[in-house]
Amino acid sequence: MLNNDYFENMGLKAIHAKVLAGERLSFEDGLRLFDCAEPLAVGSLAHLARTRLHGDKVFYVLNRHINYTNVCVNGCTFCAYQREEGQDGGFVLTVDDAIARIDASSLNAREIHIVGGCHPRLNLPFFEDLIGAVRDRLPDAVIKAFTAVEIAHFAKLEGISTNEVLTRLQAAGLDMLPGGGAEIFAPSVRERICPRKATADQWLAVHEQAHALGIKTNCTMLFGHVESVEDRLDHLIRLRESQDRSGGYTCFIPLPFLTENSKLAIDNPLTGLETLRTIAVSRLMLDNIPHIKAYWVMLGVKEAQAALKFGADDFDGTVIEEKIGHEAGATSEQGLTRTQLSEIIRGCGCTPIERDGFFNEV
Ligand code: V47
Ligand code: SF4
Repeated sequence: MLNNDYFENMGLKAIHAKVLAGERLSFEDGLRLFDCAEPLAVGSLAHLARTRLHGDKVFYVLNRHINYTNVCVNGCTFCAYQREEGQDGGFVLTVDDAIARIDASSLNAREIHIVGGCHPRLNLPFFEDLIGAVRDRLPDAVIKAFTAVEIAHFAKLEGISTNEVLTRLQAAGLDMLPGGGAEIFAPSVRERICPRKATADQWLAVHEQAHALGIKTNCTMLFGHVESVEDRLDHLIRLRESQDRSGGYTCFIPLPFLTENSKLAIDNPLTGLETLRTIAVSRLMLDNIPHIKAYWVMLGVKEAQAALKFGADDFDGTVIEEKIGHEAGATSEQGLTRTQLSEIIRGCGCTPIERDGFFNEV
C-alpha cells in the first residue's frame, strides 16, 4: 500500500488527500499531475479513484462497429481515414450493406456503433432508414450512432436544427451518441487540426441537447499531437462542466494520436507512459463521468491492459471491423472474441463483466 510519505515525496500530498476525500481537483492540480516526475504515482492515484468506483471490475461489450462512409467534407489534418468524394478508396455503404455486415458477424451484439465521415450528399432520410433497419434487425441492441460533428453536419445539410435531427433519429431508434469529434476544444488547436469541423461549443451543445432528450452520450479527447497539457486540462474541465449541467455522459475515451498516413506532422510522438499518465489524469479530473475506456483498438491490447491500472475500467468490446484507427497505423486486431476479452482482463488480475451498451451488467 502506498502511503502518505510516498505521495509527499512525489509532491502529490495535497492531491492524494483530495482524492481520498473525494474532492474535486483544480486545473492547477492537473498541471501538477502532468509535471510529476513519476507517472506511476499519478497512475496509483487514478487506480485509487477507479477502484473506489468499480472495485476490480472491468467492463466489456459484445459490439459491432459499422463505418458507413469515409467520404468527408471536413478534411481534418490528423485523419488518415477521410477521402474526398470520387477519390480512390472512397466508399459509401447502403442500408443493405450495413445490415449484411451485422448478419455476417453472427454475434448477438448488444451494441451497434455507427459512425462515418460528413458526406456532402447523404440525407437525413437515409440515416433514419439505416437506424430503423438496424433497430428492426436487432430490437434489443443499443444503437450508438453519429458523433455530434455528424449531427451538426446533417442539420446544416437539411437546414434544420440539431435538436430536430436528434429527435428524428431518436424516433427512428437511436439510443446513444458516441464520443467522437471532440478532439481538443481549444480554438487555436482546432484551427490546426480540424478547422472545418463543428466548434467546441457546437459539440458541447449537441451533447447537452441529446441529454435533455434522454439520449446518453460518450465523450473523447484526441491527444498527443499539437496540443499542450494546458489544452488537455481545459478540455477535461469543459467536459466536467458540461456533465455538471446535463449529466448524460456515460464514458470518456482518451484517444492517443496515431500518426501513420496523417498529414499532421508532429515533433514529439507520445510515449506509452505519457499516454498512461493522460488516461490517469482523465480519471482524476473527470470525477463526474462514471467510466473511462481503455480503447484497445487505438492503444493496442497490451497498453490497454496497463491502462486498467491507470484509471480505466472499460475495455470496449468485440468491435469486429475497425477502419479509423487501422488507417492511421493501429496494429491491433480487427476484432476480439468474448473469450479473448475475458482472458485479457483476467490476465490483469481484474474481473471481466459483460455489459450492454448502457453499461448495465448482463
Ligand atoms: O473522432 C481519428 C479519432 C475518433 C485518429 O463513444 C484518431 O464508445 C487516433 O470516437 N489517431 C473516432 N485517433 C473514435 C471514437 C470512439 C471509438 C470507440 C468508442 C467510442 C464510443 C468512440 O477517432 C475520432 C477522432 O478523435 N481519430 N483519427 C488518429 N489518427
Ligand atoms: Fe471527417 Fe471525422 Fe476524419 Fe475529420 S476525423 S476528416 S470529420 S472523418
